[in-house]
Amino acid sequence: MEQKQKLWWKDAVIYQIYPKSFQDTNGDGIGDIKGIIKRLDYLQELGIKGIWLSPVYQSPQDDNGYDIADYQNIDPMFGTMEDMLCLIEEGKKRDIRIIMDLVLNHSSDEHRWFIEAKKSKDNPYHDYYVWRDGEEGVPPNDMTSCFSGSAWEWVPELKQYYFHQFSKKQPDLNWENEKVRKELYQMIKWWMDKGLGGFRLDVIDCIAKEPDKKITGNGPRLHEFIKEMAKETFGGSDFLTVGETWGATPELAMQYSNPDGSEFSMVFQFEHIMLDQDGPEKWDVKPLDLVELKQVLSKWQDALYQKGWNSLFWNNHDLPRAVSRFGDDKVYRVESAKMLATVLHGMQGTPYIYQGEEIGMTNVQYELGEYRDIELLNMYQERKEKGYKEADIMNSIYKKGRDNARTPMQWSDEKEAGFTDGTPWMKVNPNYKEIHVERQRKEEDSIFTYYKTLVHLRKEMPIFVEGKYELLLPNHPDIFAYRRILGNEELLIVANFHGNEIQCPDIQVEKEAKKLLSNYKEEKVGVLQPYEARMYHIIK
Ligand code: TEU
Ligand code: CA
Repeated sequence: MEQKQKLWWKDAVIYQIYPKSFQDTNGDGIGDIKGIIKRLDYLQELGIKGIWLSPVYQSPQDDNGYDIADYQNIDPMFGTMEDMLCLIEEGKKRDIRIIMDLVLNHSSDEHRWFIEAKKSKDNPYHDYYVWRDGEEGVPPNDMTSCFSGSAWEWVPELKQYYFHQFSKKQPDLNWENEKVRKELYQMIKWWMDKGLGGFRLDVIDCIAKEPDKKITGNGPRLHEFIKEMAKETFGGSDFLTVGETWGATPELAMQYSNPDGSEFSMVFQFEHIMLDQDGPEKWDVKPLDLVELKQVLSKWQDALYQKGWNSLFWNNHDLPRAVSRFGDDKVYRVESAKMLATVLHGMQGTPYIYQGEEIGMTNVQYELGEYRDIELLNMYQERKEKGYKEADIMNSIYKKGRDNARTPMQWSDEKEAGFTDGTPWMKVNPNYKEIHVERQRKEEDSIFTYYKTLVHLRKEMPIFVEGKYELLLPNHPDIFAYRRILGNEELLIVANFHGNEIQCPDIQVEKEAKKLLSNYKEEKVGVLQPYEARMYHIIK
């Protein structure tokens, strides 16, 4: 049966912060927790109710903090535990909850557990990780890491390999070992007692791995582990839990987001994010087919209606900037950013805004030396060795590199976009002179003001949360149109997803329809202008 208490995250919008690139306050060029506290009033103005923080735990930063060396300590580069507790308290004063990023599939190789585990095969921590006997140069199988190269790392002293789905400095934790699970649940409860509002769970569908059978995602014991974790910690509460599940299907998501609270609140599924990928590697792209995108997003809306809950997002710290990928970051940047926001925020689920998305920040094209991300740098080496042309590799980086999302937040047109007084850890996008928060907070027709309206509407109008979704014009190659229905109320969303002016077939907008918002001041009858989006409210 459904959980009883009102779930705050059902009419909330969540904002994702990549702390390293958000706001620096001590001049070391790296964003910090004090910087987030300094910007809470801005986030309160935007109207968001939760902040998902990418990891700020102690870490050697091999994968920018997704390699955790101590789950219960804050890395000095971000500040102190007192800063973290202050952020939680200051957030509460503004009705904003803090959601931390839990990386439970792997730890850093500098975590004390792994340091112990490597000492000997009979060390009590040895089977906290996944080891296989072997001989040098002959890994147990040909599984590869997501960050290029083999997923097996040789330890000569032990004559063993350890398994790592990501970098070799991110050894996979062995969830088959009950002691590992118990330690992780203790840590989760420890953080819950600190007053957090939720967790994002990193690659959580990879924890039930069976490497001998080459199984990583959706392993046989996955839901058993998740149910046990929920029961021991956050289950049945109004704690927001969102799992990152690249391999989710609607059927699996019904389990993950079962309203009975037995697993998570929701998951990030990535089916819509894979549609412009050409083949098995993210670096090879093809044009996005709008009809396919509409089919996929509608399938998820229909499947989880009154059975589960969707997360809604276009981008995050791993993905290129939405306006560059799905819109037009040159001529129609403002219109297309607003169109994408309208199409996403009209749907049922919890929307996520990634830092900078609300002001239409764009991708970058840097010299190789300006990039920082291990995934991208390893791919560059691997493809160079395979003989790929330099220009083709760089084009893949420009289109899909994770660093597109990690350039510093653009606060103003001052030095380094107001992100730091020092030298930023990563180069600021040169377009910060035009694209920044300070300017857009004042402009009536800015992308920021548009997002503020969308966030506000979701809180004020129950139809955004409860209305049934219905796709319109399913086969139209340019128009994304749908409605939401709740009793005698209707929301109608009509969007031209492309940059050419098109005839708009008659979607009988009743006379008394009230236009809630649009990205053009003037309408042309029977026509949708480039990237034009409109949202109507109709009372029948
Ligand atoms: O990402 C999981 C993941 O698979 C992504 O790295 C994805 O493969 C790729 O980035 C697509 O562009 C999570 C975190 O979000 C990511 O930042 C971490 O690097 C990764 O797990 C390992 O913790
Ligand atoms: Ca700093």
